[in-house]
Amino acid sequence: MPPTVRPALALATTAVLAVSGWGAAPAQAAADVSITAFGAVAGDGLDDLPAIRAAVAEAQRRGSDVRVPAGHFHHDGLVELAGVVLRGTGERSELTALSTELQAVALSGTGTGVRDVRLTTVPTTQRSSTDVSARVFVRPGTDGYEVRGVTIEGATSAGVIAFGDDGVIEDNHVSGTLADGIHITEGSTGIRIRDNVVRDTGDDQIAVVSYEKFGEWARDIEIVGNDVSGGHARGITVSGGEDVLVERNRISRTGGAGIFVASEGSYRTYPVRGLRVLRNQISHDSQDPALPEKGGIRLQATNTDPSIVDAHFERNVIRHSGDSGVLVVGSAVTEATFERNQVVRPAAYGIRVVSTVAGALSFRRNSVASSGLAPFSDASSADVVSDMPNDPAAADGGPGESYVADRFTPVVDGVAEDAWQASSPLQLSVEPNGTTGVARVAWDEQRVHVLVEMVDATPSSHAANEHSDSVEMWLDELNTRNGARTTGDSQLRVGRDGALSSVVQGLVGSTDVRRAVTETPSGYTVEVSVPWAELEPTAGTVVGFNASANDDSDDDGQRDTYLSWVDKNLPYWADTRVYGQLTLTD
Ligand SMILES: [Ca+2]
Ligand SMILES: [Ca+2]
Ligand SMILES: [Ca+2]
Ligand SMILES: [Ca+2]
Repeated sequence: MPPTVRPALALATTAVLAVSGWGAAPAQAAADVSITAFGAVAGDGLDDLPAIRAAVAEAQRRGSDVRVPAGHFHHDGLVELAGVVLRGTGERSELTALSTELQAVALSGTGTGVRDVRLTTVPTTQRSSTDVSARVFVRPGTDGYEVRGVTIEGATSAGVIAFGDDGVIEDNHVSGTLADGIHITEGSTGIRIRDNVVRDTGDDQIAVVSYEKFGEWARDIEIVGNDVSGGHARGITVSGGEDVLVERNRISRTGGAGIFVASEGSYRTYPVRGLRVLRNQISHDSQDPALPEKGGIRLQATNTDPSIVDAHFERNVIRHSGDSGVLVVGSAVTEATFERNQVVRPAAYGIRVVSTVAGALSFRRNSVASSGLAPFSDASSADVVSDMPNDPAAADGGPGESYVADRFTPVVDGVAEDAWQASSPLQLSVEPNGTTGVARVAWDEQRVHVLVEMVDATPSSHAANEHSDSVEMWLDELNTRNGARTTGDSQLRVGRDGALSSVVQGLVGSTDVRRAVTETPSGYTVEVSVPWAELEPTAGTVVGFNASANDDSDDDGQRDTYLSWVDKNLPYWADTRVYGQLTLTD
């Protein structure tokens, strides 16, 4: 097929070179190499990967682009692009991945790109977490890349997962992925994510995540002018990163937070430093009652200390949040300013700072209209400056009450003997569907015992982990309040069917767990006992603890709500500092 539109494409390429920092381009590019010249056949449903690979090799030799003409092609395995641009004619140039595991168009090297193609996949519902099962995978070390004008429909993991530097991800349409829409990670530097449309993703819609395990932060990231809607989790996430701009994005109908800013204890991500969040439009965030990480704009300081510094939020508009418009949680230092933001009709607070928050926060000239609870609530002892009246009525647990775990050794039979009454009742939250529960803790020299009496009228036990009816115990034996879990910290989940699971790898298999579950007229009762791992307990010892529970109320194998003793907004799953305190008594 002749390269009839060469001049326009050459112009566009020049623009890309200017922003992505590529080196000198040839004044006149060699003619594109079409995949059909190497044997790719459109519309026959058969694998074209050998032809694509041959065309890529030829384009690499010539220094030209690879062309995908209009037509429906297939690839059974990874399409590896190193130093070449794969270019189609738009949505009519379709590439379908036949493998759900080796699904990616993978970019590496320098000056690599994928443009103006439609990437589809065979149907899959089983999410994978591998990079090669993303639909576009920018490999570590890639330098100067573009993903532009690409339509991505479905992916086993993310739509785009990108390592590497100096990238442009622009004008793409990403939908129906099982993991994030667009995910930037490792020490990615100089990435422009602009004017993308993201719909109905299985996880976050656009995320920048800097894991400590990679040893470096994402830096110099722009997320501007994107339109994201229908994400299962958060709209836009910045979990560890430096010099990040989030501006003029439209975010709507998210299961969790609209914009989520964190150093996450559960995933061990770096701090956020140098963040500007400006003029974004957020509506109908926090729609999924089963998801804990909510809020129109949520700040969650739960790993490094400080977690969030030099963060500025200005002129954002947050409408119809399913939770609070601005929600600040966690217990590591947060330093942030909020100016001229508008919150309209949040279900809970306009702006809420929970009791455990530390650091310095400034709120000026923000407005809140028609909040379900108070316009402004600060229950913390952080250095908070605000020009709105404070209504700290929110009961976050917090100091003031004392709770005891009494000494006795129960029979682990799922029946609450009278001796349990000497331990404080720890009231779990009461959910709108009526599900609730009460936990109690007891101890002896060898073991810690937990009783949870659940009110849950909808038995469901056929899914894994938190998606079945289940109770959870979170324990900080040494009460080190480290934030991220460390020595002496554990978590254990007991299903209504007695199944054991844990977010801490190895705990279930390596620990002598005794448990019994009985059905009751209104729900079920769990009695569980585990050996102390670190503590040599005596009367008067204080331990950190939380009890939580999960409810699948329509028996579809997906959690519908969750309950907790400490306030549900406190990120107990990521931060041991928000646990309650139990005194062991004799
Ligand atoms: Ca074919
Ligand atoms: Ca018992
Ligand atoms: Ca249930
Ligand atoms: Ca369900």
